[in-house]
This record gives sequence, C-alpha cells and structure tokens, in this order.
Amino acid sequence: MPPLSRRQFVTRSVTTVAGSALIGRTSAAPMPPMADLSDSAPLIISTWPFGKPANESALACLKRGGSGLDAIEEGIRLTESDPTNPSVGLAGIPNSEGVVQLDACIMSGPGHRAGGVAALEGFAHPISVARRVMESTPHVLLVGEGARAFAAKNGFERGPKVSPGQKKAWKAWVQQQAEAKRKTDNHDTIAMVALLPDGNVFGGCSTSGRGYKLPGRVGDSPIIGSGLYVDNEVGAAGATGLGENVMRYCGSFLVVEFMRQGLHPQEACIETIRRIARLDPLGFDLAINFIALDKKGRYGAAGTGQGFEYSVTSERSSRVLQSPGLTAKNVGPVGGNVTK
Ligand code: SD4
Repeated sequence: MPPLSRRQFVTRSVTTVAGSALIGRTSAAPMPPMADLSDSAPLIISTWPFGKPANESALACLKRGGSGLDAIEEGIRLTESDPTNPSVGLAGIPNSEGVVQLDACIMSGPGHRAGGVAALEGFAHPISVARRVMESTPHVLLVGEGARAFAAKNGFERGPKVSPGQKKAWKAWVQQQAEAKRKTDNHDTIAMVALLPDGNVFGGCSTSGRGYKLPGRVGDSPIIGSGLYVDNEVGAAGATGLGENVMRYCGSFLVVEFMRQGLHPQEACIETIRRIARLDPLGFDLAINFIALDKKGRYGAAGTGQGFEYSVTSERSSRVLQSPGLTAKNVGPVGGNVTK
C-alpha cells in the first residue's frame, strides 16, 4: 500500500495550505512486518510525521537526565510551538467563532496520575498546563474559563490568539459555511507515548481539535482513556482522528486492554478499530487512528481507510512509518479474530 501522505489526509481541508508546509519534511517508510515492530527503551512513538522532531526532542531530554514526564512535555511543546503546524498549539485551527481553543492531557504510568485541560484559550502550551493540573491540584481536568484562569494564575506563557493564516482561512470558512460544515477532516493531533529503560511508561496528547468546532466542544485528546491512556503494567496508547468517533468508545483504553490480553500493540490497534467499526453505524468510515507501545518495547499503529503515518524514535533510529489502513474489505469479517 502506498504511504498516505499528510496531503491526502487533509484533502478538502481548509488547512491544506498551512498543512502543506509540513509535508515533505519526512517520507514514510513502508509498512514494516509486525515482527520488526520493537526496539529497546528509551522508545518514543507519536502520531504523524511532525511527531518525529518531537520524539527526538523528548529523547534528547531523557539523555540530559530529564524524567519521563519532562520528555513528554518537552517533545509536545516543540509541536505546540511550530507556527506552521495547523492543528496543534496556537497556530491551530480556530473554532466557529474564530477562537483557538486547545485540548491536552498528560499521564504518568508511575502512580497512574493524569492531568488535562480542555477548551483552553490564549496560552501557548496546553501540555504544560495539563501537567500542572496533574501535579499541583487534586483534579484531573480543567476546562474553558477555569482552565484559562488557572493558566493565568500560574504564569504560563501566553500566545497569539489566532495565527494570521488561520484567521484568513477562518474568514474564508465563514463565507462558505454551508460547504465547510461538511468537511470534517480538518484536524490533526500529537499523541506521544514513551517507554523508559526502567520500564515506566508515559504519554501526552495536544491539539487544537476539530476545525470550526462549536465553542466549548471538547474532543478525545484531553480525555483520559480516549485520546490517551497509560497503564504501567501494560503500556500506552494514543489517538488521532475524529474525536467524536474515538471518545464514544474510550479508544485508547481499549487498545491498552487488548494489549493486556496479550495482543501485540499493532494487533491491539487493529482490533480496537474492528470493535469500534462493528458497533458504529459508520463502520470503517470513522477517520480514527491509534498508536501504541507495550512494556516489552513492541509498538504499532493502525488507522481507518488508508491508515496514517506515525513516528518512532529510539537510540538506534528515528523514523516515520506507515500504519496499516483498515477498510471493510481488508480486515475480513468485522469483529473477526485478529489474524496472527
Ligand atoms: C479532536 N482528535 O479534537 C482530535 C483531532 C485530531 O487528527 O486528532 N485530528 O477530535
């Protein structure tokens, strides 16, 4: 199967112009055999080709003596800072009112701790605010105005309200609302999971969410178990794609549970998509994608349609790989057993 370029993924998206800046930074290696999908820790996996420099930044952080959480935060901050990334951080896609509202979460295997923010306005690094929620409050998730006030009180870095490119695209969208409302593939997310040499697992997730969403809409990305899940006994998983289709099934939790039952991370991603497609009226037309790694250093990914590209970084190599893509035709009977 030819690799799915990011251009194909954002086809028909009003973010295509901004998105094209990201295309061609890397080219995905073809889908590797499942047996080859393992490496030694530290091992960092993330969604999309733009995850590769983020992974490398996370690895550099670990090498400097940073903790697992430091590495996840530092890696994701790199993506949030990228002014050419149209779907993460403050250069992300605004909502229907032209305002960027960001979602993020972070999770630590040790202690099974988690923090998140949703619909956060006006701050550059939601992943850092999510970590502060985890580390300095008794809560897991702060949203909207509460999240904004928390970030302000804690002195987090503010950011531009909306990038000039996104402002222009939003104005065009306002003019073409009827047509644009049908376009739902205008979004991407960084989800990152990491296995450390001591066997501990960490993860984080950050996005501006679905473009032109209703103000206050929250997707899967900041929701523990949906956009991200970390279980220090098993491994971790993260999601990208249409959040509404992930969060109704606790997608990342399900991937981890399949790994707990003994599936290879790639099989677990595939089996999760099969389960969701079996239950969902949309079948495989769901636009959902998962990454996963387990405690043995095995990893994998899968997506609906043509699949998607994901980034894998260890001390040995840093690569962009093509995931398997699942359609009603190529996974056999929906709900069938995983084919070994
Ligand atoms: C959301 N899951 O807010 C995110 C967007 C995304 O690829 O990941 N797009 O629905």
